[in-house]
Amino acid sequence: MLGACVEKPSTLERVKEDGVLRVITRNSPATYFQDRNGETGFEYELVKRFADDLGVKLQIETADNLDDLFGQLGKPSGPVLAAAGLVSSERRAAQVKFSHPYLEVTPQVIYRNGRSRPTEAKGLVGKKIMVLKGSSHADQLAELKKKFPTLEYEESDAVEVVDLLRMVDEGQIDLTLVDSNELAMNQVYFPNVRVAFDLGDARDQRWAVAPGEDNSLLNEINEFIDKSQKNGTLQRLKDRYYGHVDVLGYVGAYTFAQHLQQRLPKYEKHFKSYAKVEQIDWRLLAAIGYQESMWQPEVTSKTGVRGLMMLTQRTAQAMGVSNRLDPRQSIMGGAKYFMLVKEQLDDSIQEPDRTWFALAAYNVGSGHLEDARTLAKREKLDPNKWLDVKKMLPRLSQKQWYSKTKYGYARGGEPVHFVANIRRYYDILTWVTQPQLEGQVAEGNLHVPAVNKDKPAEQTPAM
Ligand code: BLG
Repeated sequence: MLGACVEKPSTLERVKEDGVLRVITRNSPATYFQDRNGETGFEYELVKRFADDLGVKLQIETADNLDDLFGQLGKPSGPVLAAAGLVSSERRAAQVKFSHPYLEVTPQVIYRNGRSRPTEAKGLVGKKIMVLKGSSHADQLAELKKKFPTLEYEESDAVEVVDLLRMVDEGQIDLTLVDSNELAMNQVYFPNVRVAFDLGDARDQRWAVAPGEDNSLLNEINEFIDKSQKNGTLQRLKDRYYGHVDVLGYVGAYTFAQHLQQRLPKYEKHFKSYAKVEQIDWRLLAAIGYQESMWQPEVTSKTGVRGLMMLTQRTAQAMGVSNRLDPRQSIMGGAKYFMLVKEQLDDSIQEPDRTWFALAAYNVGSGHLEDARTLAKREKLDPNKWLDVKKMLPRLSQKQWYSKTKYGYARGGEPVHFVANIRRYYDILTWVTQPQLEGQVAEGNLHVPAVNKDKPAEQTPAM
């Protein structure tokens, strides 16, 4: 009996033998979705790094709702890991094993601006409330109902967090509960959504494995999470996905949401058509337009630069723009000028840095950008890396430095903010226009994101 002496492989060994890490998650902007570069999302990026560390391929599966997710994880032939923004709770601890934490979030009660704002748990009574079925927020409400028996709420398995936020935004429900990271990420889509109050303390998000897992995989996961904490990977992902509100502030975030609905649709067709002519991603062009004028065609800066894309008189002339205040012409000129400065860049500058350099040149001029690259070389920094050159740009406004450059004084701090803001807007616009939402993003009419239950995102079986 040969088989009897062969020990059953551990979960980790099995994953390595198969060469595939099967992960279950949810299809939502905070976890996993498709963007301009393909698959993305906070959970996706973290779990992809883990699969790379193990030297195996990543196979993502998505669950329709949380009950489904836990059900799939428990199946012997199912995925081995759930990475879906889960917080541990007693109820769940009986169903799965949780990893070390990777993100701290606070549950928040969300209401619509202009409606009455509850400030404590008692204030939830008598309101129309909806939360995700099987969520930790549903557990919280069940707990509260013991104290306030007249509290009513609906649990739905037909919606995602973005749907709940939209329902509050549009006034279909009074309140919902979401985690702070979800709001931070989605505030830019929902102009009317506000935090009423934090419901309880901060909690940790963790990955989960099946309860019968022999700890081989769980130990490996924990080591990976600890390492990602120490080497800054987690912080970088948090900044990228949940940092919009930190950068824009809450007011900036919902103002952007307002402008996305009210202003962008008027100019979207121009962004798209001139982006096509110049072969730029239209969302990058729209992001430049937002940074320049907040999509207002008639603005004039203190320095006399004008219009939606803020062209100087010289640039406008060179690009064949006769009226800078005409939004179509301004966008045409801006797109043309962006490509011109991009093509003038040194061939040794590679993407994605090449795009960030081109943006900086758009704002401060190619000559001054070249000066900053020269300063970088002198400091033994890499003149082809945006991270290095952006450190030099502010020096162009200090005499001790600009006096030794070819083009002299420039307001070098401005392009640094300019590029950072545009990258932020570009990311946000990318989320709003993900391919998976294409059917819902009607031409000339941008919608806030929703997860289409009937038509799930196409999955790549194994990468
Ligand atoms: C840019 C020009 C560049 C020019 C630089 O200024 O304008 N870009 C465009 O017209 C698109 O061509 O480079 S140069 O020709 O090589 O010198 C430098 O002069 C515009 C910038 C200036 C900036 N916005 C586009 O980003 C601006 O308006 N700054 C003032 C802000 S405030 O009023 O002081 O707040």
